[in-house]
Formats: sequence, structure tokens, C-alpha cells
Amino acid sequence: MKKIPQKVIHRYLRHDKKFPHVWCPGCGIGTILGDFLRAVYNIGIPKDEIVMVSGIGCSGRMPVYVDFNTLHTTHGRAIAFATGIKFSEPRLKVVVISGDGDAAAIGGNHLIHAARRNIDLTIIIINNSIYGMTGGQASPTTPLGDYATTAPFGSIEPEFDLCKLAESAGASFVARTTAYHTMEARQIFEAALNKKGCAVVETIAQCPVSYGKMNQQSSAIEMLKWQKENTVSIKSFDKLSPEKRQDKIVRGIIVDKDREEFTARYENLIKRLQKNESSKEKSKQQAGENQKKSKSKSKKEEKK
Ligand SMILES: Cc1ncc(C[n+]2csc(CCOP(=O)(O)OP(=O)(O)O)c2C)c(N)n1
Ligand code: SF4
Ligand SMILES: [Mg+2]
Repeated sequence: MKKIPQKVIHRYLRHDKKFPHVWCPGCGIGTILGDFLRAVYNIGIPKDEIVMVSGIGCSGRMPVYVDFNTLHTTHGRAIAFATGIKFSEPRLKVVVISGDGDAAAIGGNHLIHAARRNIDLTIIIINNSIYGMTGGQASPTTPLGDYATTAPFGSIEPEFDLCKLAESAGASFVARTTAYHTMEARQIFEAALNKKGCAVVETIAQCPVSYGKMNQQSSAIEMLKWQKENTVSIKSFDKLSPEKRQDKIVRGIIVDKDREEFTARYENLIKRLQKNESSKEKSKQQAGENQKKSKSKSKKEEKK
């Protein structure tokens, strides 16, 4: 494995402009940012060839701190903006950073259709099971029975499995990792960045402030321990008995398949239409020339 120099992430941060950051002590988002930047370094993507796009939320703050091309857009619409960028500049590596609320509630439709179309985007969803920024409302990934400001007696809504959602909608790459599993997260981000097609990575993160406090897990350490003990790699999962599997969340690369990517499909369509146009143009010219020829022929015959 390539050795990563210390402080490598400083190369990618706007450290002289945008710090201190807004994240609470113990929040998982910063760790995930570090893993992502190390993945970018490892792959060697030049800074100017990455665009990081986000909506609104604690996770949505990420682009503010990085020295890539960045776009901090409206809540739930990051994928829509990212799609526009990808269509106009397909050569760019477009990365979406989204919260669970951003990606699965207000932006759920965009996530489904990006996966269905298989647009070449790397979509990292930071799943802290809550609306962190706005103080702890339940999101579509808040586990059934857990507490939120909008679920003071425990949530009665079953939660989404984001990976199953992305897989069934058609994403060509789907993976899950956590803020605890930093090496694994980096490797998964690398694989997602290298994938041509829609790559969705659910990254489970701790929010000790808006989620933990309401769910008897107020320390980040406790929450990281939870991530360690309640998740299991795909390899180990396959070896578990059906009863033991029920309590575990699977980590790792769940889907990695090749499917035609959408911007390439779009470019092919343009080429096909241009070809049709030019053959129409040619047959028009040909028809014009034929008309001219037949006119001059009939004139000659008249003279005779
Ligand atoms: C259209 C719109 N609706 C609602 C909001 C308020 N709002 C801002 S962030 C947020 C939820 C953030 O939760 P999530 O996406 O999970 O991100 P987190 O803060 O947990 O990282 C909401 C509802 C908004 N800014 N814009
Ligand atoms: S509220 Fe939660 S998600 Fe937001 S910065 Fe604080 S710990 Fe992180
Ligand atoms: Mg959230």
C-alpha cells in the first residue's frame, strides 16, 4: 500500500481562508473528509479536475474547506447541480457530498434518478441518522424506535437502507463504510472515484450532538465503538449464521458492475443526430444538384 506522507491533507484544504470549521468536537464528518482527501492523493487526481458539490447541512459544509472546484448549493439539490456540471464538462470528476436528509429526504428523487441513469458521479452520503445542522429532526435513516426532536416518543417510521435503494435504482457501484474504519473508507473512496458510472458510498458517521444526546450516546468514543461492534465486512457477514446476520450492518463494496454511463450515452445521441443532420444535408444538396441537371437537360432539348 502506498505510504501517505503526514499532513498530506493540508495540500487540499483552504486552511488560510476558511478555518476554523463549524463541526462540533467528536463529529465524524472531519474524519471522513480526511479519508477522502487521502484517497484523492493516492489516485493522484489534480485539484483542478475535481468538482465537489454539496447541499445544505453539516456534511454539506465540506466543499467550503477544500481547494477543489466547489459548489455549495441548496438543500437536497446537490445531485441536480452535479448532473449539470457533468453534462457540460464530462471530463471532470464530480463528487457529491450529501447528508442523509439531503440525499434521502428532500433529495431522494435526485438520488434515485442519478442511479437509474447511471450518471458518472461519486456520491458520498454521510449518514448520521439525523438532521444534524437543524438540531436533530428525524431523517429517513433514523432507526425505527430512535429518538429525535420530531420523534420524542421514538420514531415510528422504518428507516431506509441507502445501499439497497441505490442498488435497486441501478447504480453501478454501491458501498458502505463508517467513520471508524478509516483505512477501509479511504480504499472504498478510491474505488468509487475510479468507477465510471454512478458510485454511491454510504458512510456511517457519529453526530454526538444532535443524535447521540437524544439516544443515550453522547460521547463520540461510544458512538465509534458502536460502529465497530455493529458493522461487519461482507466477507465476515457471509460466514455468520442467519440469526447473527440480523443484528449486523454490512460494510464493503456491495455492487461493482459495468453499465453504460449516462453522459457517454448522451454524447452518442448527439453524434447520431449530427450524423443524421449531415446525411440530410447531403441528400438535400444531391436533390438540388439533380434538379439543376434536369433543368439544363430540358433546356438543351427545347433548343433542339
Ligand atoms: C429547502 C430547504 N429545506 C430545509 C432546510 C433546512 N435544513 C438545512 S440542513 C437540513 C437537514 C440537514 O440534515 P442532513 O442532510 O442529514 O445533514 P447533516 O446536517 O446531518 O449533515 C435542513 C432540513 C433548508 N436549508 N432548505
Ligand atoms: S451537529 Fe452533529 S453532524 Fe453537525 S457538526 Fe455537530 S456533531 Fe457533526
Ligand atoms: Mg444527517
